[in-house]
Formats: sequence, structure tokens, C-alpha cells
Amino acid sequence: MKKNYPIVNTHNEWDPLEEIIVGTVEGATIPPWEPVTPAVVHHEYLLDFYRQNGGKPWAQEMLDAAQKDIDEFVHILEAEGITVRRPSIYDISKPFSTPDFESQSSVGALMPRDVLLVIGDQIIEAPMGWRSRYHENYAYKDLCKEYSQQGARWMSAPRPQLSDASFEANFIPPTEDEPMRTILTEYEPLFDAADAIKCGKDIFVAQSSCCNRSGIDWIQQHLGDEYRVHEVEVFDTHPMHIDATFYPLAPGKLLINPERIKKVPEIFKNSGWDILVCPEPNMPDSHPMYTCSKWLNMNVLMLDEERVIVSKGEDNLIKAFKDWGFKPIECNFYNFESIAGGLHCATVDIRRRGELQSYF
Ligand code: DAV
Repeated sequence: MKKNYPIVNTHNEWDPLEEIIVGTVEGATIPPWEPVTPAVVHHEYLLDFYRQNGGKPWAQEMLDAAQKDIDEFVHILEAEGITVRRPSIYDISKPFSTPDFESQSSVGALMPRDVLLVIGDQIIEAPMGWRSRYHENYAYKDLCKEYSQQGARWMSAPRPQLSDASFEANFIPPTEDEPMRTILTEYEPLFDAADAIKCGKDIFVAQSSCCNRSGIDWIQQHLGDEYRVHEVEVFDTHPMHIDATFYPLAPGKLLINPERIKKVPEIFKNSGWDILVCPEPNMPDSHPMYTCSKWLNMNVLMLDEERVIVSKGEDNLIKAFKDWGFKPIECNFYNFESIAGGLHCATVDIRRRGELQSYF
């Protein structure tokens, strides 16, 4: 008989997937300008775009094209027998304020991976580093209530203040030949859920423009002795999240970004893992990318240890996956990637068939 797992149950990126949340483009707004904007946006020429257009709706044809991608993605997931859940939309265009800051609008509900850190049977609302994303958890309240009623442990990390004390004043992103630095201070714990990636009892996290050392320490303190939280050293001039940088895909198979990972953590080398170096992205330079880099090619979704959904057009990676023994499934996603993130960003796993174990 098929074992029944808890309603929320995810320990890694590859146990057979049963249920997932997929984000929506509905209501998506151009992220308003805020302290982290220059620390995240890779292309300097886009900064003026954000200064002028932040807080306004994306052009309808861009939203329509992104919607087509996400519809295809949902269709593939459902055809593979996976239950797909969707966020609830809140008033994304509404300006809001806290005692410390004002935001022209929210951003949307495009990327559940950033908002909810799902580990085992826990759903943790992340203390996110962007002011404009402060209320993005609203989009998942209905689902979280439902999962919690069915036994999941649902909680929030301490809500951050995101006052000026959380950001280095006059921050200038490092250039390629400088040592890594990030915009965040250690004033309070901060992380986006996508700054962490799961590998059973080992959780890997990297500092970024939305994750500081105090955030990593909070995750370890919260999870307790059953888990080991490792900080991964990365080099990225505009760092945001670990899932286009460092990605344990399956037992013994770690995918790394060749530009950003200079040193693979010893634990992988000592345990005989294969280090798979992600090939160069195929996305043409002419393709507009408003928030992320072309390394979203790495931002894949594992359905199990073999089947992997990859962005269509990424032929170098698709070929590499076949050579490495995976079964790639292609999905058009470039238009969603233009305004948001990749296939991993656009989702958050709710239930996979598997148990907590160590892979080292
Ligand atoms: O452009 O490498 C990817 C963010 C994925 N959550 C980048 C950021």
C-alpha cells in the first residue's frame, strides 16, 4: 500500500513530488525603487527603468507572455500527476507604510519560493529583505491556513523592521575583481526562503542582498540540533538567492554555477558527490531580463531523482542533463523569466514522498 505522508512534507529537492504551489502573474507590478534595487539588478542601465516605472503595472503584452509560460508549466505538472495549488491575490498596487518605511506598492505573487521556507512539516514565512515584498505572505495565507488545519506546522520568522539600519548607506555593488560584499547589515535577521536549499538534514544557505549572517543563524537556531545549517561561500556582484548558484539535484549530484562557486564545501568532496558544472546559458543577450540573470537556466524543478523541468532553449544544459543521466522535460519559460524568476522560483514544494535523512 502507498504510504501516506503528512500534508506538508519536503526534505530535499528530489523525492517524488506530489503537491506544489505555483505563483501567478495576476496583478504583478514593476518592483518599486528601494534600497536593495541597485544591489540586485544586474544591469546598470535598468536602474533608470526602475526609478521611473517602479510601482506601475508591467506592460500587458509582457504579462500575457509570462502567463502563457506559467500556464504551460502548470499543464506539464498536472499531466505528470502533481497537484498544483495557486496563491490568492491581494491588493498588490496598494501603497503601504510601516513606522520605518513607505512602499509605493507590493510586487505580486510570482515567486512563492522566496516567501515560504518549507522544511519537513513546517512552513516558515521568511523575514524577507525587500521592503516591497513585506506583505507578499498575504498571497499564501489561505493555503497556509488550510495546510495548518491539516497538521502542518505554520509559523513566521520575526517580522523585520527594514529600517535604514538594515542597509549599508551608499552601498555600491562589488565589481568582478573585488571581494564579495552585500548591502545588508546585521541589524536584524533577514532571509528570503530561496536563500536556503534543502538536502535532508543539511541545509545550505548563502548570504545575499536579502540574506544576512543573522538570518542564517536564525534558521539554525529555529531548526535545532536535528539539522546542520551550512553557509555556502559565493561570489556574485548582485547576489539574490542560492537556487541559480548551488543546487543539490539528487543524492550525490550537486549542480554549481561556475562563476559564483569558487570553493565547493568540503562535505561534498569528502562524501563522493559528483560536482556538475552548469554549462553557459543559451539565452540570447537580446532577451530582456529585468531582475534576474541568464543563470536562471540552473533554476530547474526536479519531479524526482531523474525527471527535471528545464527552460526551453537551454540546450547546453538539456544536453548535459541527458549526459548526467537525468530526463529533462522542456517548458517555455523565457517570458516569465524576463519579469520574475525561473521554474524553481515560481514554485514551492509542499509534499514529496520521502523521509528525513542524511546524504553525507
Ligand atoms: O539572477 O542569479 C536568481 C534568483 C533565483 N531565485 C540570479 C538570481
